[in-house]
Amino acid sequence: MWSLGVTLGRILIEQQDQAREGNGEFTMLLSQIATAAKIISNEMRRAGLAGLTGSTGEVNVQGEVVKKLDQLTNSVFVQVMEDSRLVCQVVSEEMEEALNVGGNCAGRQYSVLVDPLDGSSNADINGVTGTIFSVYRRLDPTAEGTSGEDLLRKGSEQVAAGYVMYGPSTILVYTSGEGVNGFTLEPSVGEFILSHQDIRMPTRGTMYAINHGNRAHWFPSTEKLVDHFSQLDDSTHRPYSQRWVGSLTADFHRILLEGGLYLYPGDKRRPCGKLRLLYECAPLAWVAEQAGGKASTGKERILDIQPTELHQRVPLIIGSQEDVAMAERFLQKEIAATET
Ligand code: AFP
Repeated sequence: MWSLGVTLGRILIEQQDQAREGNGEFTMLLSQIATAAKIISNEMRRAGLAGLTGSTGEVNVQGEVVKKLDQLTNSVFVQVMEDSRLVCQVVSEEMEEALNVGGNCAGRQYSVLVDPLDGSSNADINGVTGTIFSVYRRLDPTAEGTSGEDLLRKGSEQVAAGYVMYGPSTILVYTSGEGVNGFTLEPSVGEFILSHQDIRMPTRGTMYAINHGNRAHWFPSTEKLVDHFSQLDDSTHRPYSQRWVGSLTADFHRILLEGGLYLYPGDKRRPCGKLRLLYECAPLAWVAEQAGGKASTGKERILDIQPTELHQRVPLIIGSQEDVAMAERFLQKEIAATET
């Protein structure tokens, strides 16, 4: 049983006390992100009856069909960040350019990057979706005006990162560099309650997540890797089971708790894969590492990548230490071949 007394708010204050951070702005920002999550969670629950499912008829900057809930969740998140008065710029999957929500920004300490509705194709079938977020401290919080340098930062510079999963219950998981904790929303009191304390990812799992529908586009090394998962070998608990929710948040959450790996590798059609570095891969990579796991493109650590554009895509292999290391051994052969 979880104790209703151990709320996200209390944990944030304890962490603030331990860090002896003076002004509490970081605590307030994470509380605001939790507020956005509560509003979005509520909208997701009533979406089917409120006519919020389906698409708007538009196509976003990623060339993907925009769902009504993509727009709604983006508006909610942006509005809550604006109201926080702590954030200078918001970058979102749903917006081509970074949005200035902080006026001249002097005194605003943070920039926030977000995928407001990850797995949005699941929204129409009452499936699991998520919100993935990443927070950076501005390079110079006293500076007026916005700067691209504040946004194109390595994942290793994040000060907070996490996700909210809208499933049978709503769960918020985050790290600020002191391990990973998970909180379940108790709807009757509207509070996130500590439900997963100091999460540690198993060093090896027995599950893998990949979209097999892309097989015709895979490089041979990806095929060999997936064949390897299906082979019989008691000593490494193979064959692995395959899972694919269609929402990175949900597939990652399973792996975080039970081990294994998630892959969206580069392939012949999309050498950089599908997923976005700044608001999908980097935040989850930090959560994975903080829980003892690993995240890589197959060639390099996700958190070491210097971004060159806001909506940059990178291949992602994320999960248990040993499983990701094993996948890297297969994929690196391919990467070496394509680079020559
Ligand atoms: P959507 O948000 O457009 O549904 O994309 C979801 C996602 O970015 C990630 O959450 C999934 O793991 C992956 O794409 C699903 O990709 P496929 O379309 O190849 O199944």
